Amino acid sequence: MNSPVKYEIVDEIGVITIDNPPVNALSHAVRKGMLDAIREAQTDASRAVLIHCEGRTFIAGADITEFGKPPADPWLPDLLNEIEASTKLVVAALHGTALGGGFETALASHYRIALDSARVGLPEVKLGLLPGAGGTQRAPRLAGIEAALELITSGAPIPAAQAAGTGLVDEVVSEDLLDAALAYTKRLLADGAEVRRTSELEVAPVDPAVFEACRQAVAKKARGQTAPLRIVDCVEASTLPFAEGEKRERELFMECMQDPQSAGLRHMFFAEREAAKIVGLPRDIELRNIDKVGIVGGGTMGGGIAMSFANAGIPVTLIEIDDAALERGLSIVAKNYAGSVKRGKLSEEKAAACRDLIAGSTDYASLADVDLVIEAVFEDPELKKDIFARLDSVCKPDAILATNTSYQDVDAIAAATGRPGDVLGMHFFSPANIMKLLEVVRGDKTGDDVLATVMALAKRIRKVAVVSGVCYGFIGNRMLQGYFREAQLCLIEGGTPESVDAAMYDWGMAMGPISVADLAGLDVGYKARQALPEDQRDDPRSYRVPDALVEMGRLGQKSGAGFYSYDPATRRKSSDAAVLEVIEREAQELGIEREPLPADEIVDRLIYALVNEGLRVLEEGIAQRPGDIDVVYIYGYGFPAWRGGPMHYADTVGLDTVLARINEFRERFGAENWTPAPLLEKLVAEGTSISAFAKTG
Ligand code: 3H9
Repeated sequence: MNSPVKYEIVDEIGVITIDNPPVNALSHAVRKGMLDAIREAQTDASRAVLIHCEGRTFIAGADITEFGKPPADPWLPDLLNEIEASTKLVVAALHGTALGGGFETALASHYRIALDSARVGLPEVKLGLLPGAGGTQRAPRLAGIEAALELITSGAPIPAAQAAGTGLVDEVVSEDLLDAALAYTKRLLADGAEVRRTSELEVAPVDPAVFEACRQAVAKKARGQTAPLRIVDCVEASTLPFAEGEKRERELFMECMQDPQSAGLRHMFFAEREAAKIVGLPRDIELRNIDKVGIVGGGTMGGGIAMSFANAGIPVTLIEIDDAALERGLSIVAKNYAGSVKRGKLSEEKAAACRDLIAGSTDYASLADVDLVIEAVFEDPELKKDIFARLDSVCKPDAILATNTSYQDVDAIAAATGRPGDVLGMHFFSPANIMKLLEVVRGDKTGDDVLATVMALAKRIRKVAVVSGVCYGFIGNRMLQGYFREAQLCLIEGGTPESVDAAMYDWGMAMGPISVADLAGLDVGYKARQALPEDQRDDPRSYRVPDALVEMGRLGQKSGAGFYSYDPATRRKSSDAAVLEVIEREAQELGIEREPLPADEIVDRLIYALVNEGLRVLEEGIAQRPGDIDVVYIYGYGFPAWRGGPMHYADTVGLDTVLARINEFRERFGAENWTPAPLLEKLVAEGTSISAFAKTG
């Protein structure tokens, strides 16, 4: 087999070239090839060594697909120590994204030159890991402890110029990296530059309080996660002799690798990339051009969607019903951009350029030349159908027509047009300019190229897209029904808004379900229930309390009170005895004897309701694969990424345990809410897992 690493002498420089697409990850073959090359360079006629990569990037890290498999020599830390020990100068030439083990390779080299467009970083924390090949020991020696802590605990890559400013990179060039790197290496030789081993540098001392402050900051920012705290331990150990610090780094790296948190985050890394792929469609399917977009409806949702496109440089025409509504919509967009400028997220110039890309109109004829229209009006099925019939008559042939609905039947909306093959759902999450998730709803007749075009477009506007089939609520909101039902039942059976929220927040959810209900507005569900006949309104125990609150004028955050009371100035929430009275009164009327519920019961009821419905969604083919459901929950519903999403979490617990608990709930609470999904029973009977089912189908 050809090695992905080539070695040749060019003008007295031993050039090691790595060519391992797509991202030059440090697979076993790469490590082996690099070791052979650096050993050869020690005794051949070369005067110095240059490491560089073919393709779009310098090494982007260890090969994550090898994690969890038996280790194969050479191990990366040993390889990098051998590179650093070279008696000839070693220079690394960086382009693209030099990340993780890739950047550690650069740190173990004696000098680093980078293209100005390159970004460097140690993103291991995002995989629940820490840099395990000397990164936690070498970065502080070059950049200082505080800069290293920031780089490694955040995992965020930094531009080459910034890296040069902190000493992590020595030289930045703007073109022809290989030529520039050869010239730089020759200059170092001519100047008599020394072999400069990072491990031999002193760490600049800092006040030990820096470590404690960082521990407190990461415990808050990365709530519940272990890797960021282990990173601080490692960086603190960089003040010891290198060998001791390195030993500590190895121990803690192995500890993180075995932690289920890392398994969850690594699962998410691949699930997110897999979600972009459409089962059964070739990757090279011809896509439609999307150069111009129309949006119908300039409310909060439409405005946020418009911003997502403008931020990616795509012009948008926003349609509203009259001048006043249009004015309102555009001014909200302008206010949002002004806020981003104020918070330092965007420069004034960039904000102005984005604003200029959003034009307004009250005339549907302005949509005649757009390539995609997204309808984002409120959830009225008849209104949506009317709009689609109008779009059908004004839009050019081949334009894609999308509805941003959360619940409505995309097939019925498509049927209002003469071109159902061009119609699909694009379900954005609020605020649409911030939230990463996009559910792309594939109707019965949606064309393959239409679906593929919108999935590719999602990446352009920096969304994480997941394909969903048509059903009430699609993947995310459909699963949420059971989760919210159980939250309300836990409340009336003996919980309080605080105890139910705390159980879920402490487990890792971004927000407790009762606070989420207040944020969304209690009147939304109330109105939906009022529209239904009484016998179709779900379990009355699950909505009597919120309905009573709405009837008291407590609509949630927007009215200053819901399950909690909110300070009008700060929006800070506080508990309210009046709510407890309502809960107790409704419980009494329903004949429920309230008893306090343990937190683990609250968690199991809410999370297993999600898991059970998720398995139905999977079995019905609404979701393409379990990882897609995990992506939906992590990017759209504040599920903790380090638990890997509800499907991965169920596998972690063990499906037999999940089924036993659901059966226990069926005994205690009845089959109506707690019938195990047939797929769950099947997988348990077969002794397999959800992830194994995903691989074999
Ligand atoms: C580490 O280094 C540990 C060490 O400290 C210690 C060891 C002892 N491995 O994202 P994309 C695949 S931990 C294997 O769509 P982009 C990816 O799955 C590692 N595969 O492209 C996808 O495959 P497919 C630290 C990898 O241009 C394809 O490449 N490093 C790896 O949007 C394209 O990926 C990281 O955490 C990998 N390391 O973004 C960096 N990376 O086409 C992780 C990517 O089959 N990677 N693939 O779906 C990234 O952040 C982005 O992939 C990158 C490119 C920015 C590089």
